[in-house]
This record gives sequence, C-alpha cells and structure tokens, in this order.
Amino acid sequence: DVNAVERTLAMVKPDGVSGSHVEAIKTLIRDAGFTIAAERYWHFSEAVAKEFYAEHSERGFFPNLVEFICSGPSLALILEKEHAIADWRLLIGPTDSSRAREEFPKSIRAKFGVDSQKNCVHGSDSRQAAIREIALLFEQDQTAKKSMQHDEL
Ligand code: DGI
Repeated sequence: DVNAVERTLAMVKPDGVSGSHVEAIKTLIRDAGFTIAAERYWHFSEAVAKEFYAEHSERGFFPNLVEFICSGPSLALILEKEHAIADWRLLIGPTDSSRAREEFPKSIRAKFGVDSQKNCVHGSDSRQAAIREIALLFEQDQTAKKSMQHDEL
C-alpha cells in the first residue's frame, strides 16, 4: 500500500544536542507533518556506534565518526508519516552541510550543520535501514544494558 504510514529513525547528533537545536528541530519535524512516535536520549558507546555505522567501517573517516557520535548524548526519534523515510531525508538535506547551504538552504543541515561530520541530524536511508536502526536504538534492551549509558541528560 503506497499510502501506508511508514516509520523512520531520525536522530539529533551530539552537535545538535549540545548546540541546543533540539526544540527547533522538533518544531520543523511536526510542521512537516511527521508524528513523533517515540524519542529517547542515548549516549553511544563505542560498540554501539560501530554497529550503527557498520556500513562505513572501511572508510577513512570512520574512527572520527565513531569518536564524534560518542562525544555526547544524541536524541533518537521514531518518526511516522506516509513516505517518512524519503521525506525525512529531504528535510535534513545533503550529508555535507556546506553543500546543503548552497543547494537546500531550507534543510536542517543547512540551518544547523557545520560540515560533513558535524551535520546535526541522521536519517535512515532505506526501509531496511529504518528497521535495523529502530531495533538497535529502541528494541534491543539487552544491547542497551550492556553497551549504552542511557538517560544521561
Ligand atoms: O546518510 P548521511 O548521514 O547523509 O551520510 P552517509 O550515510 O554517507 O554517512 C554517514 C555519516 O558519516 C555522515 O552523516 C557523517 C559521516 N561522513 C560521511 N561522509 C563523510 C563523513 N564524515 C567525514 N568526516 N567526512 C566525510 O566525507
């Protein structure tokens, strides 16, 4: 059913949380028609960060990415809406915040991102990724207990 409500995993990364952009981003989320079905602050451990970004493990920026994601709390959100996955990717904009400012000035990364790493927000890029990421951050309590320090804020 093409009109079915879809779920995606959104996240305000450590630069967005420490930069006090959470409320502004939640307003943009609601104004774009998403429902916030669940939200939870996490402080990523190295183990969970490596699992979350496993597809990038061979990239040169991977160690920096893991260190950055572990540098402070993130806010994970489950967003619901028709076409939630594609529409959230559009709203956050390109990975590189400078490119976002040039090409998609209304996007969240254009407004609040710094560069290609400190780009403020995350969004699942496929249905499979959304299912995997929601399971990792919201459903795997055993993993959470072992590897994450939760509710640090
Ligand atoms: O899905 P995106 O977050 O837009 O981008 P991605 O899946 O290609 O990369 C995931 C994250 O990895 C991205 O949000 C930040 C980091 N990253 C990607 N490309 C670069 C990068 N970090 C650095 N330092 N340099 C990059 O070129």
